[in-house]
Amino acid sequence: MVMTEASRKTPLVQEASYQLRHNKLQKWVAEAAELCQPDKIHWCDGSDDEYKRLCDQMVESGTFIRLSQKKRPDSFLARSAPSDVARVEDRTFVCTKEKMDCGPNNNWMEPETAKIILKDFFKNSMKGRTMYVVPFSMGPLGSPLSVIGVEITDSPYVAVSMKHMTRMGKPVIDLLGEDGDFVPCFHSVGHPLSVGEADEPWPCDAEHKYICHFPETKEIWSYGSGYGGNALLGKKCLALRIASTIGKKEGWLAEHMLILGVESPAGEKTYVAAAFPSACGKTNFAMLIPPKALNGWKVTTVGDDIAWIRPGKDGKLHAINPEAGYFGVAPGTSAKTNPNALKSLESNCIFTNVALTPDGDVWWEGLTDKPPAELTDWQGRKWTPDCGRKAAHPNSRFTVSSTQCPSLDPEWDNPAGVPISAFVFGGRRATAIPLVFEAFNWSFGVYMAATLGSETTAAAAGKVGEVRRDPMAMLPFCGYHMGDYFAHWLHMGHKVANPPQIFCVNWFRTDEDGKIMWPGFGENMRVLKWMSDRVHGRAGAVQTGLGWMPRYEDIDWTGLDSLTKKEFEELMNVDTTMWRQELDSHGELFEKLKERLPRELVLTRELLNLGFSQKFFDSQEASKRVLVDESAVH
Ligand code: TSX
Ligand code: MN
Repeated sequence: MVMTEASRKTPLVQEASYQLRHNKLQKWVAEAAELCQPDKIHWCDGSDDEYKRLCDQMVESGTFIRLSQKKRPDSFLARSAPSDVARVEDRTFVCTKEKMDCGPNNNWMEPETAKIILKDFFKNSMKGRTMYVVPFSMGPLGSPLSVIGVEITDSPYVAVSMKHMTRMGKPVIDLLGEDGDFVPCFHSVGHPLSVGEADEPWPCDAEHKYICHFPETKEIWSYGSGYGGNALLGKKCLALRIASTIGKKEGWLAEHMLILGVESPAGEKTYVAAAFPSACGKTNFAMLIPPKALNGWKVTTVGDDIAWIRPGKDGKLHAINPEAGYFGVAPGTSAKTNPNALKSLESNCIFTNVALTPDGDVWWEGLTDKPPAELTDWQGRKWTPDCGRKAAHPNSRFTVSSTQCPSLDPEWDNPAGVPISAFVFGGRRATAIPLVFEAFNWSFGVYMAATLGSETTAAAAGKVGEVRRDPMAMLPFCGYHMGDYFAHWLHMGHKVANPPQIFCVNWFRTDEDGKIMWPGFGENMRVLKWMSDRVHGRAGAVQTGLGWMPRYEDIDWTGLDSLTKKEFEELMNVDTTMWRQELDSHGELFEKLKERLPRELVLTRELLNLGFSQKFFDSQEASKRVLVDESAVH
């Protein structure tokens, strides 16, 4: 039987440790409660005490497994429903009045239609559950660059995750005052009638999932999933899809970028923002530890996933990390690949869909060379190394506050952001793309970013090794037409006096035997050092068909003897035949966006085409041209 609003026998209990003064917010919560019929409403204050209570409740209900207090203090393991393990791109919608405005890069629904459909799913969806009201700030509290959101959710897992990932609770309510602006984020894991008992450890709606964005009214409605980006609505939904549309209108950028600081031995600080498609090691790069031989060089972490970037009075672009935590992929994270991440995870951490060890600790593929003899896998089944299954889900995650990261940059919380000197774009490419090059200018850089591609790995669906275009690594996250987005990027660089220099990298180039040639990880510091020296006019480069490239002697090789000059040149080689194919493939991407594609990009492609077909740019010839006076280097 479907119960109606009138059938509620007792008045709805509201728990709040603070005064409710914001009429519009209260009205919205009341309407949501009327529709969803929760047993009670809990207004989150974000306190440590509240966090503890909610975690205890989830241990009680079976949603959380408490990990060993000795091995992994104050940490928990959650196991999701096997059908609810990742973002659902085919169920993600941008609801604009005009279909054209969301672009071919988004699924579209008409806003009113979407709301009618979703209201039906939300109706009575919280029966037997608590409705949590989660006020949060994306960006430092009170920063003029920040955006406040309020998430209504029936998932306590979401409520506690938001404490790690955002500035959450009473301070946000105080900031909102009586009439402050907020983005309403409406979330339910799904109707208890569809998911069975109301006290499932991980309720969700296996058949109906909708992640809907309303950029024109700045709202998010998400139904049916409790996992990651589908449910923690501050992250991909607000900080990327909604924020990108706000940024387009207001003159700033919301990007899928890490932000790191490069510190020279002299203490000079250079901030870099970098975009990589998934499975390229973004979090590892954000937390990189340089090789010992590069004495005195240091990398600090501002953020690992999202950057909000806008012009400052100094003519530079400034970036903030709107998040306050890391929601990182666990598999592949180890003391070798990312010691800073491992240290961040020692305590106070939520793990989702990783394996459990017999002594109450966690494990995932890649954590250790040798797996433990016996585990409980991510679905709670007995696991042994020879059982033929993965112990952790490939998209299993850790959720942790960024303050636990040893490499955290002292400016990470600065409301004014950090000045960005370089943008880096990289993909996983076995061929064609050199280890590193610097774009000639802003337009060429935007072209390279817009045509960014990455090869699919076993973790993703589809054919392994196929190049997928993922412009600025934003394909799943740009909330409007990708052609308009390119135009916005071009505009942003042209309007500031001192735009960042744009670099492209590829850590994944292979030799003829298919072996990855570049050692990667900490050794990427050598590339970062060259970039930072370029930014400060200290490093040499030669002009090639693609842009400025380091010669062997332009890179600091101190302490690395495994890579010969010949191998370096192989890593840097620009193959004309391959680049003609590459440009054809760029043409296919441009064809899909043609109704809104800026002419500047079409012309840039023409220029590159001419260069490669007429061999204007021959890297041998070009190697005679050096941008920086030799005497100025070192
Ligand atoms: O994160 C990676 N980075 C960036 C690090 C700062 N990964 C992991 C990608 C999967 C998420 C890399 N993998 C990188 C890299 O630079 N490079 C590679 C390829 C590679 C893999 C293994 C080795 C070397 C390179 N070496 C050994 O296994 C010994
Ligand atoms: Mn991401």
